[in-house]
Amino acid sequence: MQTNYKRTLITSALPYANGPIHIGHLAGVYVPSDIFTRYLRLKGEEVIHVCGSDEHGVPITLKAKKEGVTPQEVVDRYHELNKKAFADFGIAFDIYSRTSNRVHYETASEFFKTLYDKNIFEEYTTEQFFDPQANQFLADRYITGTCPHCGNERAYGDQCEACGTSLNATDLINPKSAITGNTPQLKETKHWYLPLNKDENFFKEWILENHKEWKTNVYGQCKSWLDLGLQPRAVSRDLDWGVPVPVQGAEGKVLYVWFDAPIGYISATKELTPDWQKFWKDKETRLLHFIGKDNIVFHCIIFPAMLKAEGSYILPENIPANEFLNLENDKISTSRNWAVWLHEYLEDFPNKQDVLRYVLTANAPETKDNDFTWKDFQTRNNSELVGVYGNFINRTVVLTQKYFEGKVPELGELNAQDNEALAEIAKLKTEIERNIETFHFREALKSFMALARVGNKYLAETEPWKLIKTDENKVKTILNVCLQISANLAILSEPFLPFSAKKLQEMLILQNSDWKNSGKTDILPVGHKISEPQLLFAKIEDSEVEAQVNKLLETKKINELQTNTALKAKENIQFDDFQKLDIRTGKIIEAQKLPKTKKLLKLLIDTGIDKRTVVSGIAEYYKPEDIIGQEVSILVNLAPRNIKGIDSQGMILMAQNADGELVFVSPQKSVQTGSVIS
Ligand code: B3M
Ligand code: ZN
Repeated sequence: MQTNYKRTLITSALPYANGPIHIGHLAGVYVPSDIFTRYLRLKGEEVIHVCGSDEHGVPITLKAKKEGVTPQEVVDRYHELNKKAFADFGIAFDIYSRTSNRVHYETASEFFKTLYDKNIFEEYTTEQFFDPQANQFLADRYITGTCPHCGNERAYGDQCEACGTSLNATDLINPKSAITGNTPQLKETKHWYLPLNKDENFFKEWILENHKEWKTNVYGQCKSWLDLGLQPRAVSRDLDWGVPVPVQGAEGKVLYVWFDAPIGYISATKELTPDWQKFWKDKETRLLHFIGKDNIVFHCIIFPAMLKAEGSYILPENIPANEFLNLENDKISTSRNWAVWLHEYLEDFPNKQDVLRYVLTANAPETKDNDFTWKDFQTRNNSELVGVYGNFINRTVVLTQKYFEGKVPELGELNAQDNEALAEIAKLKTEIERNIETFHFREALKSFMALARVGNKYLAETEPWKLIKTDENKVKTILNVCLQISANLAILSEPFLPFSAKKLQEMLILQNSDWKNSGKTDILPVGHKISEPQLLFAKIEDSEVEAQVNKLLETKKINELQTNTALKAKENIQFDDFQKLDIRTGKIIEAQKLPKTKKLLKLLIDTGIDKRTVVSGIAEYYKPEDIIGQEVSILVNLAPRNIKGIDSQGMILMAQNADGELVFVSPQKSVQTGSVIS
């Protein structure tokens, strides 16, 4: 682990400029990277944070095709929208650039040319999928199919987002063109390949030996990818939107988006500072990539392989990827408009940036996917931000104004309760620091809120509003202690809650909000004048949250209407054919996962006729323990089939929902097992 660094270069994943930013992006990447960057800046460390729009790649051209506009029009729209939304939300990048600009084209072309001139690339003419009706090759998201590793039926030509595996389009099972839906043909074409296979031993050592400190989810995905063995990766595509391949004989070919996009970090740094090389080439720089889990392999293996091949760059020190955030127990989906869009949140909840930052940090999917609900959003705001933190600050400031004209009173004799409260300041500051530095932002925020709870509890227990009648000196001590805790909260909150931090610092007229000024019990000197109280947070009413939930329910209805365009019916059969089927109601009485498979469960079904074993491909959607007692419809006269060595006697009927998940087809009301379904 690198400890002797002089400066830090932070990159945040470049969001595709084919749609707005949503809370999944924020929770996965941008709130964590912003917390970390703000923290380093507050400590006075040299740090830059670069980001920008990822403006090439098939997601952009698919969107443009769908809207009948040019890719440039798509990226111009979303680049501006996202850049403004990030700024309004307080994500304090040093630069938010874009990969369709000149600096990037020059930088990416030059990078490719350097590797080309060093004979790093291997050139292969291979058969790639081609859609004759669309008259174009099918790269990346232009082609979908079943992932050969995990069975995900909506894998893309370059990657399976379900298991993170990076794919070559020809790996896909049952490939389909995303443009016409046709089964594509194979056609010869030449591309340049990065020989990752040659770096396999390097990565096994660099990651598996030297970076055991990486997050488990990151380390694990790299390990499984390395266990599969690294293959040469095409770094060019037959597309007309992207950085042209800068060599002879490459007409109509552009750089693969995942080759050009990470170079966008470098071009953005070049735009930011003429000193860019000290951030990218000096070994005393710590390079950190903040990303979502679907970008792990590109940032841990492919981009480092490019940097290593070029030879003059440093490699990333850590890649703290987060998992995914779901919304109201459903996957966030741009295509199904199932999201809380940042720009809409900022319109619906003006000046409540910190509330969303707080909730997305408190619920961050740091080690596993997590869920955002509007109810939880309201509860955390009302009971934690308003009820604890805001309440403590407000009472402290109001009472100081009321009893001592807003001046910090003397600190008298301290008892055990006073000392205990004061001792928590330095202790919790250390906890916050340790957790931020190890990318445990949820824990860091908990430690921050623990200090607010200490203040709130101390104030409630000492009851200065009662004591003021009998022991003014004690009240002076109590409010001095509360003001010192408040001043610490004003500084320690800045990485997480920058807007309310600023408001509190103004309320306390805090002269020095440097990080090193926190952790002390005398930040505000006796006699220091503070300003008038203003509420840090306001309650969120049920009606505000209901409006958001209703908006989502509307979206769900529209989705259902749209997805009701079912697959076309099969050929007609005769009634006699149907009568041959014997479908009964049944009940699952046992269930267990089949070893070495991702999709299969072994079930014992009570069919009313007998109890029989059925193997079913539903393991991705159901845990065995959750479906005991589930009523099912079962085809009982299907000839037994041997699946993974087990005689499967029948078939459970399942339907696929809008998200492609399998759901049981069971009787609307409970009926006894063995009832004939006809
Ligand atoms: N545009 C984000 C995504 O996969 C991708 C990140 C690029 S970072 C260089 O949605
Ligand atoms: Zn997969």
